[in-house]
Amino acid sequence: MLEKLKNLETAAAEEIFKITDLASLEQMRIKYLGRKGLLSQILKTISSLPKEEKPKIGKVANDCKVKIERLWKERFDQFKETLDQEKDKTLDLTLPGFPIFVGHKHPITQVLEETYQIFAGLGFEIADGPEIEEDFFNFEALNIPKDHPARDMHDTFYITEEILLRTHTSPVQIRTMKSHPPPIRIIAPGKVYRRDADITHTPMFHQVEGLLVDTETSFSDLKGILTVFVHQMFDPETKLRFRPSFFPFTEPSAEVDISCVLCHGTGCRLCSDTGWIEILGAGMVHPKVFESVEYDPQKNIGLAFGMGIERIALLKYGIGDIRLFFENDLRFLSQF
Ligand code: FA5
Repeated sequence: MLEKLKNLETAAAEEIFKITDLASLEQMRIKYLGRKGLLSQILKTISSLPKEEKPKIGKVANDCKVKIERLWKERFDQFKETLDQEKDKTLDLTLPGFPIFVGHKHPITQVLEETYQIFAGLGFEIADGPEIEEDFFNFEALNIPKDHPARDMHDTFYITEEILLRTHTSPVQIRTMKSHPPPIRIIAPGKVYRRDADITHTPMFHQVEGLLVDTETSFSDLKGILTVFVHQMFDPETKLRFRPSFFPFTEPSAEVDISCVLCHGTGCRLCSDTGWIEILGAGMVHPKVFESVEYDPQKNIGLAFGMGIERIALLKYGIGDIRLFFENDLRFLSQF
């Protein structure tokens, strides 16, 4: 038995140094040290030895096992070290890393956020309303009854006869007044939808609505508020022009032009040689609108305005085609 153990140890030691790869090293471990390996087979026969020989043989067998395990571990460590060195050779720490692309806010979001900041400075809070809207809020309550010709200007996407995609943010005026008593000072930003598409119009675009209701306010407040907005959004030298216009929900109504951002009023292709560019609609809240939200038109005065954010962004950044904002081309978007 002792001889068998000695031979096993020698054979294992010789074999182990001939091994050149990890897979063979593992095979060798199973062959000598595995549950059904050579050493286990010898150990199984210890039980049949005479009682007085058992402790001595047992100790030798255990020493043999420890030695083979140690040899195996040393060889394994040698392999591991070589592998680590190989790995280090293929890792070139001087190579530049992969660049991480950091995104940024969409230009429309940037202009929207700048708009919020300007109006926050004037004491306006942000109000919200649904994009899928009822005919009542989008038209009826804004003094646009079913047969009113102003409905034609809106090119509405109808879902049912009474439900539609809102065509402007003005319904938020109605929702806010219906749920809050005066005074009110809000802006309502959001997406709106119209059946409209060319280089200055898209079927979905963003508007920001403004509404101020109090016992005392006037058209000059409207002019003052919009002048502050235009001077902060564009340039303090920008001129404003209030042109009489018509909206069923305001009286009087105006369209507001600014001096051309490109030629500063001398005339160019952008402003069709007029020197002016229209940027928004505005006016004093019509008494019929107050009636529809149960505000007393004798006690309340309101001013309102509504602007297209894409249009503001086109002018601010000198972009020729509104559709670029929605194509998600990074070559365009990364310029902002
Ligand atoms: C309105 O929508 C009124 N609700 C604005 C208003 C509010 C007036 C409160 C008075 C009081 P208008 O249809 O003109 O008005 O649209 C306002 C702005 O939205 C336009 O000046 C334009 O900049 C923008 N706009 C209109 N249609 C489109 C479109 N299809 N694509 C992109 N922008 C558009």
